[in-house]
Amino acid sequence: MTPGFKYTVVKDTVFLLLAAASFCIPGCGGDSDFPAPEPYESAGRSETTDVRTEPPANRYATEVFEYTPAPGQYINDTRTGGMTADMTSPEEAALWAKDRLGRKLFVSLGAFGGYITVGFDHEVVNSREDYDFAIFGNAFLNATGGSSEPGSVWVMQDANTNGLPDDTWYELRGSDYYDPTTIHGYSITYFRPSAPGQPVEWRDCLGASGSIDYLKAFHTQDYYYPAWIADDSYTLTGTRLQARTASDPQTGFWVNAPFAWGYADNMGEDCTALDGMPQANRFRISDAVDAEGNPVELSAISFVKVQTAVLAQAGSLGEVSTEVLGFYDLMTQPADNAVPMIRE
Ligand SMILES: [Ca+2]
Ligand SMILES: [Ca+2]
Ligand SMILES: [Ca+2]
Repeated sequence: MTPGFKYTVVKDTVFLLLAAASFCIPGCGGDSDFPAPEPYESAGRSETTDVRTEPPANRYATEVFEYTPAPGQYINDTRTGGMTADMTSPEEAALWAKDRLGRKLFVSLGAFGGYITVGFDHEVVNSREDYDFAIFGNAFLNATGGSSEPGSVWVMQDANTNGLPDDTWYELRGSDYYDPTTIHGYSITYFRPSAPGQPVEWRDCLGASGSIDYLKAFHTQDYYYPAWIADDSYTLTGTRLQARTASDPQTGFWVNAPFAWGYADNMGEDCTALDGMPQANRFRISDAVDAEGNPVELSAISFVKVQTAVLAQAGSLGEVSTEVLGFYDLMTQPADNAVPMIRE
């Protein structure tokens, strides 16, 4: 897809793009963690939009169902990362993340694939033509560049109304969703270091390998591999964007350049200051797509997942890792004549 390409007939064009762009690279996408396509009828689509009659109790997401970061410099870090030594189970890790978000403190998702799953105590309504919810991050721009560490965003409707995120995830397509350099269903496996102070080795679904560096000048915990993960390796799968991480040849400063829109922790055009927080990205439920990249219409969602979308290291700054500091319902209501927004 060329940058200037405009798609007005979304669904047909998507199929053409998929055929032309080698959407899913062979060797990736076979992992069972990647959401399988759902039949159209069971995908929670609706032609009608629910209109809320009672205001929600809390604009903020109130629950953290899962916190599974990739390895990273803030993982297990009891100093700047704010973790505690008693995080020894996934449940304790989720409770820690819930407490952090409740205080608007950052939760780092680590390197590529690390994710957090949160829930609201009400449905976030799809306004169909406006931003519906926001995610606080710590991205910034400054004179030497800045830091955008994009996280892909996924939404889920509580289709079976049991209050749990056990339904179908739909990715919100961001600006680079259809870009040929984007790898959907990219999997990476991280391995627990054999000794303290060692980097975390990884292998990916393309046959590549590498490591998440250990930055002993800044973070001195034993490992950057999550302490509460019992297995000696674990695999994370998601949408990988081509990193925009570079060292400025003039200044030597590392820069993580922003993406246009549609990602958390990113200085995109959807970025704003909100509710006392300096940086938030806003999202439209109408950007939801299914596993093949086809638009999906969801009347409302209850759960959001954010996942680090790049695999990159910025020298002494360490791995590129998405941070989130809260999830916020914008409470935008659908207009009577709202039609699904189609971006160009
Ligand atoms: Ca459910
Ligand atoms: Ca980070
Ligand atoms: Ca960040």
